[in-house]
Amino acid sequence: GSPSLAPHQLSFLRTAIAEGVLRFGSFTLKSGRSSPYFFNAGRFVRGSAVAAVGAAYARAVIDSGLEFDVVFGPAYKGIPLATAVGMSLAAAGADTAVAYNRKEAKDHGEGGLLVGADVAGKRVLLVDDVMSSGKAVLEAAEVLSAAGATLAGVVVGLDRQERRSATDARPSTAFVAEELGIRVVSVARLDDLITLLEAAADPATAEHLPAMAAYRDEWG
Ligand code: OMP
Repeated sequence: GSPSLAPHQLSFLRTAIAEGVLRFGSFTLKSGRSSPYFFNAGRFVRGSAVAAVGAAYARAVIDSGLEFDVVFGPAYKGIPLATAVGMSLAAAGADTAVAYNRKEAKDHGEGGLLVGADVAGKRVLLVDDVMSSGKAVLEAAEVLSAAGATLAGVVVGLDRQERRSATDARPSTAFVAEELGIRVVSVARLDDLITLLEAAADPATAEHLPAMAAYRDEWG
């Protein structure tokens, strides 16, 4: 095993690799950055994988000590994640309500339409898949703030450990935490992924490690 990784981190990353959630090659990110790897949470499609991912997030959330009333997942990929996290939290004895939003509502200028638990006046934990520049999480936080929720914290599956922008060297997680006045926690970070890939000594993935290290140097 990899001694520096906790069991839930290993489970999360191994599931991502086994299910093809994590891919290597050349990808253009939302931020325009050109990345040698991509983490597509939409490929957590099997029930067993969704269950493992929910359990890994729930462990990270419980370990963080964050306190909240509602788990919120932004459309679309945050929706199954938040549901899985809610189920896993309940299984761990911390039954929590779940909410999510519709993307379409934005187009009609309704300020986002929320579904599920009422978030007004509630402490809400924002659950998302990946953080690169932090933009997606900041946008989801706006939806919650417009709905009268109090943001209690953010949890992402993979923290890519990238800087906010080409001209701002602050890590996105630190920037978002400062901007929103909350803590940003993750299930695993790019460093954890590289540790796992190095330990696995699989030639097929080892060939991508130099490009990943170079990318981390440029954007980390
Ligand atoms: P930022 O908004 O720059 O933090 O990018 C995070 C979002 O980009 C995620 O919510 C995804 O929609 C998408 N994304 C991935 O899904 N996986 C990745 O590995 C990288 C990105 C990305 O485009 O940066």
